[in-house]
Amino acid sequence: MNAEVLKQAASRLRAASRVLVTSHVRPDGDAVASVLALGLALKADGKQVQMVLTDGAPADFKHLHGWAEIVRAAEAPVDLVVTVDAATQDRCGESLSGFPPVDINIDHHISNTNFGAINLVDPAAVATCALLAEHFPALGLEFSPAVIDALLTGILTDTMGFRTSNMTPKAIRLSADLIEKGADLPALYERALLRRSFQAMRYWGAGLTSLQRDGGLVWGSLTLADRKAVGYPGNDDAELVNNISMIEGAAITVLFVEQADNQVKVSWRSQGGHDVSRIAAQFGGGGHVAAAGAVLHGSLAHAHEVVLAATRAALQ
Ligand SMILES: [Mn+2]
Repeated sequence: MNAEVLKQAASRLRAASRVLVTSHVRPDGDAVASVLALGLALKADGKQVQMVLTDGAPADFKHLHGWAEIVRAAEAPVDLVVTVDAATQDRCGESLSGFPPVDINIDHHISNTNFGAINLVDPAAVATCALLAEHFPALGLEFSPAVIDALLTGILTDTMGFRTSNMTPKAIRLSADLIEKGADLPALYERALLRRSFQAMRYWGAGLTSLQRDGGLVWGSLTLADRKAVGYPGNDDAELVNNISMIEGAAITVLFVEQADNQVKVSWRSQGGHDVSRIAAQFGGGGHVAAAGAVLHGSLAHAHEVVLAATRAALQ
């Protein structure tokens, strides 16, 4: 990270008195935690801070201090706009509409478009929270217990508990520093990555029962009826796909999640190098080599037919 850019960011943060901090739509742990870490540190510094997530803060992170202070829309006026963990300005949804251009863009996505006046972007960082943890002192910000818990949570969620292929010794060292400062690793790990609602576990049960296998291809489905039967409130897969992708010998795993509006959300995961983003692209979706998704119109049966055919072809 360029020291001059850090200095510029620090001086803008120091001079500001009304700050808007926001992140991307459908926020993950790193998005929520980096909004909280930066927002709470600026608040502790005596600034008026609005922490904004267009889609709200997911209940999975309500144990983090400041969670209830996150709002869905900001109110004018603000004199500094900061985005965290957002690769593009569009990813922030409505949270920035009507506000001045982005002053500081803090992110770790390789696809970041450097849309801010000042861009603190480091694709080598495993999480935006890792980048913040590293540069907090240079930005003139103080670690508090709430900030430390948020930062470790963002690192844990983006690395799925230190196990993604982009993990680095540096990320472990930054985490160790946070633990030394008082972060409770086992508790934060459990809350962020392991704890599930009763409904989510029963929903998984329905998905697990549906699993089928054909050689290296494994697939399963979650239906509207499954959600109704167990009372699961979301329209997602409760992260089931990341678990079934661990099945031994499954080169590609596909999970179908039926939606209310005659649509089907499809997620692919691969082990061993099959590029599932290319399969997803055939259906208007996208993603990465090992994880991709798309939304198809039509019935679940139709999605099964076309997606499994395309996935079998890709496996050949
Ligand atoms: Mn992130």
